[in-house]
Amino acid sequence: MDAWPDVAVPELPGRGLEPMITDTASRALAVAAPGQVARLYACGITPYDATHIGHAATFVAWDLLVRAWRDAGHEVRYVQNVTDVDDPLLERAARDHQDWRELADREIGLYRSDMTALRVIPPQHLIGAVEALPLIEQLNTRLGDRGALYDLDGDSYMSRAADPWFGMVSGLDTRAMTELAAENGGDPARPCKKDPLDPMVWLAARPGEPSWPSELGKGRPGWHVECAAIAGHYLGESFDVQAGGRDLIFPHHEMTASHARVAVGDAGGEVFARRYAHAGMVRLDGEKMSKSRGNLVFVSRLLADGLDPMAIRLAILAHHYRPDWDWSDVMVADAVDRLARWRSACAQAAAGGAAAAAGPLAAAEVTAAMRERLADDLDAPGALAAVDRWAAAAAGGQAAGSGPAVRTAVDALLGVAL
Ligand code: 5CA
Ligand code: ZN
Repeated sequence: MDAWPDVAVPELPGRGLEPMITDTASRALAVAAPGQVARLYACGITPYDATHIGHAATFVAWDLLVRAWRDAGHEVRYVQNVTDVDDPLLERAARDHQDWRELADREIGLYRSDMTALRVIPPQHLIGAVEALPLIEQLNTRLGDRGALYDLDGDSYMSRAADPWFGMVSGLDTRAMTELAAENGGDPARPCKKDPLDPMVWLAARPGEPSWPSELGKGRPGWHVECAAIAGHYLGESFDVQAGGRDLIFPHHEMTASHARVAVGDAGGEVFARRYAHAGMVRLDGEKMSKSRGNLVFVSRLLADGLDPMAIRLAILAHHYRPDWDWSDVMVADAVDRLARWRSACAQAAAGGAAAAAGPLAAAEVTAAMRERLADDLDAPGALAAVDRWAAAAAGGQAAGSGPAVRTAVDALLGVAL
């Protein structure tokens, strides 16, 4: 499916540092992409409630990574999926007496316009589960050929015992995995499974639900095979980073990697993502923002209320991507205030003066400080602090001439248009 329009990213003088990110699997800070081509798979939306600020924060985090990679001289290949057929989407469509395709199309449309407003760089491939059905079928065939699938009343499961590396992403024990599976779309309590954690790869057709023919019978895909198939097809057997909110660590990212390994017959745990990046959850009043809780703040609502999209972006960037954080009115007011300060600093430092060329307030120094912070696990708050220091000096008339170059650096590295 179409992504959204590309975002122009200015080239900065010099080169950014090699971005490091915290890898969930090894629990260590690691170079995000060791080769020249940086390959990213970000798990995308399930389109039944338009972009809320939690989604936006997660996709802005990966946007920072894409920008840091480009600035460091990498060519970036970026793929994202859209889970356009799955239980929550079908349940919402049924509840609202709506066609599930119309619901998905409408929400995908909103997502595109929200990402555009927030100046998020689009992936080269935005792939829906429905359009990926042939890829999913191929993956399921490979899993079957490895003897890893079994049937339970028409539904097909992969046996996790087929994967000696199962657990390497989350590092959790069986009990914790079982609890998380029950919370996040799994069915560990279903009787007669060979193992409670076995993931479903194909659901037999249910009355009133969409279904497609396949070697495993008429039905629809499980969730994890969707991402395993799309990532494998567009990025290859192994790639640099799989990214998502931390709610995807288990079961989703554990299972996608496991499917990929079993399909390839990987004996060394080398297949699929080399790194796993996870963003914290955005909360409202201390509770995770989620469709099921209904405590959502929509990007489209904020925009319709007249909030500057760059203030939304700054509100997100004021938080490091990894810990959970709370959306609040005070924080929005702070972001609006910061945006105004930065814009007026740019105007004040528009022309003239020696500070443009040298010294701690020169554009080159501010850019270097931002680069250094962003390369260190996407430390956006640290990058914002560097610009804040410059803006305070510029307001005092001490950074004359540096405005245009700082504006360009903020655009390229933070995606904020001043
Ligand atoms: N379609 C699947 C991934 S394949 C999915 O999780 N869809 S989603 O719409 O529920 O979430 C899209 C992305 O936003 C995922 O990376 C998810 O982890 C992230 N996300 C969801 N809720 C929040 C939240 N409250 N805060 C931060 N990120 C969130
Ligand atoms: Zn996914």
